[in-house]
Amino acid sequence: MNHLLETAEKIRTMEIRGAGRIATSAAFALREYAETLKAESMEQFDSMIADAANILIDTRPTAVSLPNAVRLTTKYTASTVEDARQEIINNASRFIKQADEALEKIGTIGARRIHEGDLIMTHCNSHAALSVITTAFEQGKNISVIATETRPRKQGLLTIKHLNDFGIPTTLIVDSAARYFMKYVDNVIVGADAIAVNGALVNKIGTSQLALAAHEARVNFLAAAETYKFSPNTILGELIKIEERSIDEVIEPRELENLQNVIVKNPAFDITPPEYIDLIITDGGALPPGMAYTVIKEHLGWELKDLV
Ligand code: RUB
Repeated sequence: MNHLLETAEKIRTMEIRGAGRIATSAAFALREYAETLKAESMEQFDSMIADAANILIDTRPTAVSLPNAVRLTTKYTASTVEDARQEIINNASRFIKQADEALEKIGTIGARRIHEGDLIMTHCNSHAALSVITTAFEQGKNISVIATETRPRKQGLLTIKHLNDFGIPTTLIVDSAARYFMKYVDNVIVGADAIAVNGALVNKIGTSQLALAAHEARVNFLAAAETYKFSPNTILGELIKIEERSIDEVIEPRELENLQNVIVKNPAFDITPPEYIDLIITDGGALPPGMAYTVIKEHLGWELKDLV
């Protein structure tokens, strides 16, 4: 349980972050937990796995990759502890392998949308979006990138480091400069924490402003999202919960002293409507947002009857 609790804490504090990493680290933690847990009966095993699953799911509310990974990993049909344990181990290994392959497929598919000389704008730090950018660059396309700083946690600094290591010419800008530079941009590419059944994209706060500016400037707006980031529960009409993080990420508490009329808000994600999204690059293909239901049904294998 120790490793699982440690993973949960790292996800909560964002030492492990980004929807993809969150999902695979949860699968790793569940695999290790299943390998070592001691249960006297199937009932005890069921309840220990359910508790572990809830501990992980409760860490961050927005990235749908997390409950999807946990659900895919902890789905077992076996009726003995040993068989169920093995099923979980196999599920987790399969999920981790497929998540890795998905990133590669997204890179290959997405790179076809990137052309020689393109200037790409990205936001936050998305491994899926970076996979598209670095794959295009490694194919010999002469591209450059504008990366937003991404306040308040400055994940843009992780992005510029990653791009720099690949040798990709990169410009760092503050978030509020996005529209100023948009007229020079050929493609905006961002990642996803979740995709709803209507094709709406949930991603790092500020994404929807980029989408709006791209729409106004007639710039392509692409989201890169593994199929396990699509949200089955939105079929039931559930809304994706937007995480509100501590205001300490935005301002030092002492700077607020004596400002009795001021409150601070820190939503971590926002929602980009499907009308502003040209394509979602998934491991199942480059799809228009309107195909979200098909992805949930065919790639995740979940239909209404499994959910209600
Ligand atoms: C990260 C974020 C990323 C998506 C996709 O938010 O919004 O764009 O999670 O990332 P946070 P990836 O830093 O708050 O976790 O493509 O790596 O899964």
